[in-house]
Amino acid sequence: MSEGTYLNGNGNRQYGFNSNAKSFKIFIGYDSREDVAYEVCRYSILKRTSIPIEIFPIKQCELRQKGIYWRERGNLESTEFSFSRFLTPHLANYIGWAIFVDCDFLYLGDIKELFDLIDDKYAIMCVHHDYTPKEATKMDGAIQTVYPRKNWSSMVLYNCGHPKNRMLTPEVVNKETGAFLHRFQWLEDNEIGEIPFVWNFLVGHNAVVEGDPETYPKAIHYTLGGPWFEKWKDCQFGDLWLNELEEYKKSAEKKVDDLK
Ligand SMILES: [Mn+2]
Repeated sequence: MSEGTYLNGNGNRQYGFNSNAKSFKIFIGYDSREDVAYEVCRYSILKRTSIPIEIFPIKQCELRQKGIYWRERGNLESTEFSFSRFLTPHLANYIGWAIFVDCDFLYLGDIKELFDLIDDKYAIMCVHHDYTPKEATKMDGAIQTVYPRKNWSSMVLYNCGHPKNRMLTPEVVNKETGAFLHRFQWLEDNEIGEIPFVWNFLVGHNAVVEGDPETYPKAIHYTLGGPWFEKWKDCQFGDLWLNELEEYKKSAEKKVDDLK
């Protein structure tokens, strides 16, 4: 993959990067209908990181070309990365820890703090969202499907070297059901570590508690639809995403100017 970006702690590009240095891999689910969401998510991570990281988009068309993704698209798949996300350990060569995250995230915190939560005893770690039973009454009649571990797979730290994750081969990812994959059925419950919810703060589900900084999002997840869709321009925290978009556009323009 060619799109990895190496950064040092000051956010500057690092050339002659020492391949022995520990660099964390972040895979962002890419959907061609939400390209700008991907760009802003990526920008928000790079801008705030204090550790070297590499970011890769998970692009279904590329994976198909490489022959590691071949399953037919089902009509229940809401994004192009519904299933391909589970190739994360394979894409990381089953080595070290890597993060998978949906493209509809905006990071407000330093990703280092997330990596600091890593505990090698787990096969994966993620936010354990609880949708029962309040969600059924919350949405005012709007159709809201509820299923076990809903949204857990949208941001996952994978212990790619964990023996249990060896079983996430392309063959398995291409054939297993959505329930098997999204509910992490290849793992025991005690192999799934927990991350504070602020790292996958679901707009429309999670809430900031006045005066409690522990509840303020470190990563906002616009799971119902983000401000890149006209309909969701005014959603909660939509202004933060729009500000980030402006900054991203300016930095992209600057890069073009620098090349002149
Ligand atoms: Mn999402």
